[in-house]
Amino acid sequence: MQTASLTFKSIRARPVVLKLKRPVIARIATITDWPLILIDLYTEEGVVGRSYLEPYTAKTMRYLIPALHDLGEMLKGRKVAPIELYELARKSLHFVGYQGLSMIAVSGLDMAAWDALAKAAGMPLCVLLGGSVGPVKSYNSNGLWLQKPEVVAAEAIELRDEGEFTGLKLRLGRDRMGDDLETLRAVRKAVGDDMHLMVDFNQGLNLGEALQRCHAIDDFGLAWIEEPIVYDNFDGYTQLAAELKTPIQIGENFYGPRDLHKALQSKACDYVMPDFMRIGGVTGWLRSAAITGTAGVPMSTHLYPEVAAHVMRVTETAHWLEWQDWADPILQKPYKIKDSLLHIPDVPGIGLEWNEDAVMANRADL
Ligand code: SMN
Ligand code: MG
Repeated sequence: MQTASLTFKSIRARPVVLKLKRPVIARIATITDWPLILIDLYTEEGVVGRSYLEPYTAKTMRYLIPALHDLGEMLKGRKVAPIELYELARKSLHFVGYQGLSMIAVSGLDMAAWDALAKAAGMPLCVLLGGSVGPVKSYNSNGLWLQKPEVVAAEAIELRDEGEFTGLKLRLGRDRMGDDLETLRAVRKAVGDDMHLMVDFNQGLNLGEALQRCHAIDDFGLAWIEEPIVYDNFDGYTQLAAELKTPIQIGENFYGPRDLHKALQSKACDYVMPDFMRIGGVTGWLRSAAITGTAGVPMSTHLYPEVAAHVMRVTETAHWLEWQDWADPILQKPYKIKDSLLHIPDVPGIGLEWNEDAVMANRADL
């Protein structure tokens, strides 16, 4: 197969909703059903690029799927050169706005285009990007939502044992600060001092509450404190990052590399963790990784563990991959975790093939 001859044909985007084994119970929302848009990028040569998007709410898929199909029509006949497709798609939506749903649609397209290119080249994506197939350090983010301390502590042991994990993420932001503290103590007691514990407030606090609550947990030896306040209050984050000993982690709500750059310029955080549907897929990630590498800022991933594993292999300041198995039911070959390491399959592309029976069984009616 000659990569030079890979020509964009069309996009198929299908909505699926999966029941979550452990529902999301966060300060700002409860989610019991997890929506996914499965993207197939067809080429004239027969290679199919695949990616998925996880837009949090099923109704959002009503807007994203037509946007993906529109992008597909526009790109028909183009060469599958992911960086060029990314630019074309972004520019076509410029007047609507670069961020929000525009960026999410472009990100989905971008990841599928990189997958197609790597498949056509006969290489795993990480190899096409100049790296090698190998393990990626991961923490388990499959649960530990806002439940009672004893429930969270028992679940922490369960989650550790899903893959001998050395890192776990807990959600905080209960009504009473004392209940968060009790939960942290219970989890620490259950999993021991060596476990890396990340905490995530999911933007649930105002700045005053965040100052109190983050100071109150500043001596717990946490790996990071994530999104205590609304994601774009960089002034607030600058104050928190300056005051706290524990590293401040943000980034799952950066829309494109420029948001990341602005956050670093504002000294709004110690760590960053871009999400693939908002940062601009693989292209947006690579551009962001160049910035964090230059700035020396540790970079972790948010959701999308499969594509995340590939790009972490070529990320200068790669820190932690967020492991979530929520897409596993619709994958033919879910990725394997062992000893807290995610293992990339040695197959061309990203390694996403749909389990069509599961897709049919969970097809969403929009
Ligand atoms: C998160 C992930 C998925 C759903 C809700 C919240 C969270 C994270 O912010 O960082 O994992
Ligand atoms: Mg988070």
